[in-house]
Formats: sequence, structure tokens, C-alpha cells
Amino acid sequence: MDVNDNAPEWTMVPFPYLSVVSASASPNSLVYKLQARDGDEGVNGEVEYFLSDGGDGRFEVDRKNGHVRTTGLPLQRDREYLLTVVAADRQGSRSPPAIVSVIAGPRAPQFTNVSYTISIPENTPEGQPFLVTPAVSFQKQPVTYSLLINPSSLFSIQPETGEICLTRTIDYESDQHRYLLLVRASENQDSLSSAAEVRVIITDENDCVPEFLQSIYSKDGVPETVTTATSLLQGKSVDLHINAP
Ligand SMILES: [Ca+2]
Ligand SMILES: [Ca+2]
Ligand SMILES: [Ca+2]
Repeated sequence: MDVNDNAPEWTMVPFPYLSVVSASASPNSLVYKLQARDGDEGVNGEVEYFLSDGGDGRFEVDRKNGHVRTTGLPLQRDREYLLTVVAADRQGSRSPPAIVSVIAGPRAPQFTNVSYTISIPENTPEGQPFLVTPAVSFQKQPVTYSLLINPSSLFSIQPETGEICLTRTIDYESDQHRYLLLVRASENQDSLSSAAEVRVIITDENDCVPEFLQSIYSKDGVPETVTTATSLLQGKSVDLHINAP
């Protein structure tokens, strides 16, 4: 028999939960869709949604489907309304509260992630996109991307797509291994913009010829520092060379 051992968990993306509404929106306009998942069966897993605080009576939450809608009371232009919402199963187990921010006017684009971290191998070719940092426009306008922080101009971003690539290849042995970038997404001639951090970590590849190999070939005799282990690593041809008179 199923016991009620799960509380509903929020599943909306992206985070944070942001939305906009026209200040002149008609009553019952859809503003946001809440969504939560509960791992239990039957009534133990049936999720209902509640507005627990905020919104000054301007918003209501449909208990069954989680849709946040306007009530029809006048909205203050450009004001941000912070709605605290809760999801509960039919036995009363509650999710942690979530905050939905609704602005009654235009709002800057939102990145899919608050920040991005990516590892790429050294020698990643220049010009090859290794990350894309998409942002959504709340006004359904085109978004333009640029780099606000770009260490040594090592990176470039495609203005229309947000694809990031290298302007030259990075060598793990001689270059820095960690880079912090700041990407800007803007719209409407930059009047609305937001930024997200990108951390790029360079990982090592086995792209170096071992130095002792060169020293073996550059000398007539056998270097005294070559150990059994290194000669094993070099394989048979090197062994022959070492053993040669
Ligand atoms: Ca449950
Ligand atoms: Ca290298
Ligand atoms: Ca390497």
C-alpha cells in the first residue's frame, strides 16, 4: 500500500520564476503556469495549488491546474508583484513555498540558467561553438548577445544565437585553466538587458610528447635517468634503441 511519504516538488523552468502582464490586461488573463510533481499515488499524489501571500488581490491561482490569472483589479504600471505560492497534496503535505515575480510592464530577458559552467578540452578548435546561453524575451522580441567580461578577448559570442566559441585554441600546459565570462542578453536597443556568468574550465589532453623520449634520441648514449618504467612505457622500439651498443 502506498503511504504519503512525498510532498509536491516544483518543476517549473527556468528559475527564478518570472513573468509579465500588461498593465491593461483584462480579467482572467493567464500570467504563469505553476507545476509541481508528487511521487505518491492517488490522493497522496494529487497536487493542488494555492496563493499563500502577495499580489494585493490582483492575482488568483487555479487550485486544480495551477494557472495564475489576473482578477481584474487595476494593475500598477511597471510594478513588480511577488506572489508566494504553495503546492499541496490532498493529505496536506506541502511543497516549500515558491515566489513568482510578475511585472506589470516590460521586463529584461531571462537566461535559461542563472549561471553556466562548462569544461572543454584544451585544443578545442577556435570558432567551434562549445556553449550556448539562450535567453527568452518576455516581449517576444529578438535577443542580442554580447560579452561584458571576456578575458584577453579569448572568447567570442554569436550576437543572434548566443553561441560561444574561442578566438584561439587554448594550451593547457601554458594557459590559464579557468575563465570567468559575463554574457549579456539585451533587446529593444539595449533598453532591457540582463547578464549571466559563464565559467569555462579547460581540461588536459594527452598532447605532449614525453620529454625523456626526445632526450633519448638526441644523445648518443643511454641517459642514466631512464628508468625501467619509462622504457616499458616507450615500448619495444625504444627498448631496442636503449639496448643498442
Ligand atoms: Ca504526497
Ligand atoms: Ca597542450
Ligand atoms: Ca596536455
